[in-house]
Amino acid sequence: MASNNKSRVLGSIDLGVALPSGTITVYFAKDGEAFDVAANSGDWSAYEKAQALAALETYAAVANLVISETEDADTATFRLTKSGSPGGSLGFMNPPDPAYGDTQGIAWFNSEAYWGGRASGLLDAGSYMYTIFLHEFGHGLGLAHPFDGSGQNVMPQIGEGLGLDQGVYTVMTYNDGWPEAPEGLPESRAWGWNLGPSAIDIAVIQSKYGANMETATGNDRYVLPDENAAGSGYLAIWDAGGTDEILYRGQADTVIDLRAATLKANAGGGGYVSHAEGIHGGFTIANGVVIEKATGGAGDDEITGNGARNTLSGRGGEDVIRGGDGNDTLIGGGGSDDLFGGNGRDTLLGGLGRDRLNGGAGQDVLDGGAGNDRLTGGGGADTFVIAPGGGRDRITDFEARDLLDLTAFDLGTYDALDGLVSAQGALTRIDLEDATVLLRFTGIEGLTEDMVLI
Ligand SMILES: [Ca+2]
Ligand SMILES: [Zn+2]
Repeated sequence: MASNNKSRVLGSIDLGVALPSGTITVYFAKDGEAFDVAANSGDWSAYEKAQALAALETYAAVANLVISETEDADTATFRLTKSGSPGGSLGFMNPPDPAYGDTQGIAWFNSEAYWGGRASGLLDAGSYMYTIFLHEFGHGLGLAHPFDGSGQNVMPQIGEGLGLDQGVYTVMTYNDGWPEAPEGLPESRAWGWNLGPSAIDIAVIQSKYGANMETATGNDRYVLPDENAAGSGYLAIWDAGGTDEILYRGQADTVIDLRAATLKANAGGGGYVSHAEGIHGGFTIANGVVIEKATGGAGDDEITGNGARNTLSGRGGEDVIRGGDGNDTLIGGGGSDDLFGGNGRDTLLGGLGRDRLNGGAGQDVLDGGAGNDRLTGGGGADTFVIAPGGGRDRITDFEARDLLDLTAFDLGTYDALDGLVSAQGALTRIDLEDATVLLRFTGIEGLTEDMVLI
């Protein structure tokens, strides 16, 4: 009923048709051979074939498809042709729709505009033309454009700008790549575009052919690209199991967000992009996938966890780490998270669940959020934030230079703490409305007024 739901997002790229079988054979037209289109010009080179098949295989990684090349044009599921065309079109592919009769599965690619041999890299994974392969094969598998009503509805346009109608969310868009990236679009056609179908594509393809639950079932590390170079581009992570990590090894500031695509008609519907500043490439996480760990690099990282038990490490830089449910309505999320600030001035936000926060060196702000949390400031003058509904938090190393921030309680004066403070074994206990703090002191005997923000 409401426009803000999954089906309107998925329906917008769904032609409502599918191949009768997930076993796909691919025929590459020979020089001069014509099907429903202009005669094929030149045989497909080994590089061209390999890259077209590699693009198609990215669909097999997410869904139950088996792909092989055939020399038999008559029985081939897909027949691929190419020729130069000075016009604007870069390709087309006929969908598995009976209305197309025996022309179903015929594709044509423009081998003039953005095409090149192996040395050019123009058909490499992450290139612009590779993204066109992904788009046309999407049609061949039953996907529609989100914007023209060829699907079951036009994609809901929510929020500012292009919304979900961008390549980083669906390769069926005409807004290829990630036009709204902080960096804008790459100058190159050889890298910085798509490495596979995006999160919305994956969901619809899986609804047609079933999810491939054999992919990446081990413990995998997804390393954020750190160069604007061959192989960089956007990948929606499809990972069927294991304990997995998004990791960055470079010097730039990053955004790492472990939330999966919601498929709803708002920000996050097509995923949350993890990437390093200045780099045209990164990751989103497909709906249904859980990535447990995030590790930032030397720069200032903004790390957001998901509803699972996360381990989030900022390492160097001034990091902001959110362990819990983020700012959206992922309901009941949270989980028990481990947040490590590392060096630098960090902000650690535990969110829901029973979290362990460790600020590491530097002047850090630690806020456990709801749940019974364990807060360790580490070196530097740290601020521990306690708020109503915060559960029972334990501070393991409160020093003279640290601050206990109780401003959320409206205590009025420091003296109001009298009667709320008691001893519990070796710990000092403060009972506030809806929250209890247990402090273990380091180098001091107790609190003084200058250590508490009222
Ligand atoms: Ca895995
Ligand atoms: Zn199209």
